[in-house]
Amino acid sequence: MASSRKPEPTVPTPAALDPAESTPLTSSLAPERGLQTGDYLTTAHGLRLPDTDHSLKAGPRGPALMEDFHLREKITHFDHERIPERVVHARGTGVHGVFRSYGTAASVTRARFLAEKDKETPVFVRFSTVLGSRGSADTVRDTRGFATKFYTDEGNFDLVANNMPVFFIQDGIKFPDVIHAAKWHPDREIPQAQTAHDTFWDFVSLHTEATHHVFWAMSDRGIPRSYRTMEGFGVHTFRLVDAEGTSVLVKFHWKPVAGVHSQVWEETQITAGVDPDFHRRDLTDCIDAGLFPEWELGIQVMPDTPDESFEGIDLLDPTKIVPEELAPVQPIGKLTLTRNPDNFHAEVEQIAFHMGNLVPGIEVTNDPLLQARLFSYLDTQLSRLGGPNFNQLPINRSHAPVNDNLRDGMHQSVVHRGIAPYLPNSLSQDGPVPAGPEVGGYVHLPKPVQGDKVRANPVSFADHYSQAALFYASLSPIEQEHMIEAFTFELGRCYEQKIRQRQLQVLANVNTDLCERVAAGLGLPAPEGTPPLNVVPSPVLAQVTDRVWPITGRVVGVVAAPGADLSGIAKLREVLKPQGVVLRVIAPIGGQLAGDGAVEIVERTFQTARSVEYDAVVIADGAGDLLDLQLNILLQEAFRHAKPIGAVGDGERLLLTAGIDPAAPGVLRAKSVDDAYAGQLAALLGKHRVWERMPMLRLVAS
Ligand code: HDD
Repeated sequence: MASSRKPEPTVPTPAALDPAESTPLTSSLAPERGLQTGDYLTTAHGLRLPDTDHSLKAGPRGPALMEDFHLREKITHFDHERIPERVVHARGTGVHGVFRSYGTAASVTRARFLAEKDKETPVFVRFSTVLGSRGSADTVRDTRGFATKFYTDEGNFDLVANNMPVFFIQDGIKFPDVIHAAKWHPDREIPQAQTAHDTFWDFVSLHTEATHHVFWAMSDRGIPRSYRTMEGFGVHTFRLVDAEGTSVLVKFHWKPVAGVHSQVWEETQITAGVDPDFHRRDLTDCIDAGLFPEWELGIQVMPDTPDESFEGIDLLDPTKIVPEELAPVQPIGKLTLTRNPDNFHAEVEQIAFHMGNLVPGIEVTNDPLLQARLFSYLDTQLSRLGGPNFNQLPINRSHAPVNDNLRDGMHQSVVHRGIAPYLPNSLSQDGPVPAGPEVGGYVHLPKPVQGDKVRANPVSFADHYSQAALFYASLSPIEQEHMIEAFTFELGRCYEQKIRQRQLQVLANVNTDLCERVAAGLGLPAPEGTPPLNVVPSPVLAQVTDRVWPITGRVVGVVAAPGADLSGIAKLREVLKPQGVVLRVIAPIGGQLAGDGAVEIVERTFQTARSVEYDAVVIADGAGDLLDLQLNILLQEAFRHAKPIGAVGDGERLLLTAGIDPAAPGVLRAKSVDDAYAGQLAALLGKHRVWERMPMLRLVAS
């Protein structure tokens, strides 16, 4: 009965676009809605219930009666509502969307959802952090998961990716070890969702193959502004095969249309307290408002040579990237996220990804990390989802016809017919028959396999530093500063001096200047190292560049007060709203501001607003004489976090009250708001932050 109700937003929906326009493009769960029918409250087996608030008792003051079937059913079901959280990537959120192929991959794969031009495939995407528990904060420093289930008409294909292109370990047999080290300490279960502790740094300083991933984690990529502003990487090399059986080796990339942007470190920490659901809220608010996030899917294509290497890079080593300058990322389709889940448990918690969910034309390689993943994802669902029939859960169901000979088991919901669930048989009339390649059967490319049984890595896996050095050298100076601060902070939170020293030795083998500066921050001598020579940067890895990005989904806080110039706010909205920007008015008290026939709804007061909600803050004309400590903190934080600041008319006085230099970079002053002013603000937002301000802030701090 309630299934047709609109979801109730927990915060005011951004008013940028009419939510009614956000038409869902896909609906994979529609049939299941029918399971809740009828107008009356019932038990799970359909008995109508007159009362669910009073247990059956021996008199109003008497004990509950054993026979109260409704009490027992209700409490028993509640007692079992939770399922085990994921052993990693427990904290996350997911949304529906659609993938539209450009058809450009037709020359390298026969996977129909990639090869056919303009083909639309429904998807479900789950974003996550790796280390924290299910209720942990979104904005911690961590790798982010970016897992996509494509419901193709040849079966489900899962691209279980991260927002970093490399991994900590080269062989999946070490996965339990790296996770034991990175998660909380087992004696007290602290710290939650952090890498700034002894066991993490103990592990990575002893397993130097982790160095490249550690560098990504300590970079701004470890603290994204939004799920919408993250890249995604399939990490491993995959093999694509065309209709003739010709293969190439590829790496998958998701490129966000909104660009790659991050928070700054202090901001992440404040956000974790103020709004632990920050990324989840940002994503769902944007989708509710019709501001659909988009990514392009791209592939780097390398020849499938016998040594599975390209330009000296071993393609089976998941700690290595192929610089885009050597193999450009070729766009093959676009992902658009269009619909929030109706039910978090049924969809986000119960979705089960698996690296072995492949379709004809996409194959795995011998990357030893990938090989272990092929086992783990299937296996983990058995305890997490309680048995082998999790593929029957609505969110996991294939959109292609399913006709298997798998039978029975816990939570079986199919009433299979026939007496011969095996092949071949001579008894069934309508059972499945094997499918050859001519009807879409998955036939593995017949690659020769040989080798001695050994527990060993190829020699080429031994280089642990050159690509970390490449990554560091590719970053902009501001990103390098952030990384030095991150290393200094994280190692500064370790107790064991020997761990700090050992990690400094690792840094010395990557970059001397970086090592010396981190060592100085820790008050330790910088060890001698052998950093790689002649490092060739890959400029595309830097996220702070001259490029101006779309500003869809950005939020501008406007400080106002009774008597403020509401026409200026209206003008700002007139220019920014069509670009997908949301304005939120902040005023001393709630309600609304009115004047000259205009009305502005106050969405936040000085008590409820925090700077981290906004990508920029503008002080309206008429708000210049406000005196409020919380407001001063909001402005100071926005300034410290390099956000564009606007001061209109007397708004400049408020900047001075808050101790902010009105002449600092990225502070836009004007007598009134006009198109040009709003345009300048949009341009600053498009560059994400006013990084020119950061060196000045550092001088003040020292
Ligand atoms: Fe994993 C979950 C990504 C290595 C074992 N992994 C999981 C998720 C993502 C990744 C995004 C969350 C899926 C979801 O939203 O449900 N994992 C990666 C990437 C890796 C990687 C990009 C390296 C390139 N993982 C990895 C290894 C192993 C696992 C080497 C084990 C040998 N991963 C798991 C798991 C999880 C998982 C235990 C936990 C929940 C789940 O699978 O369904 O099987």
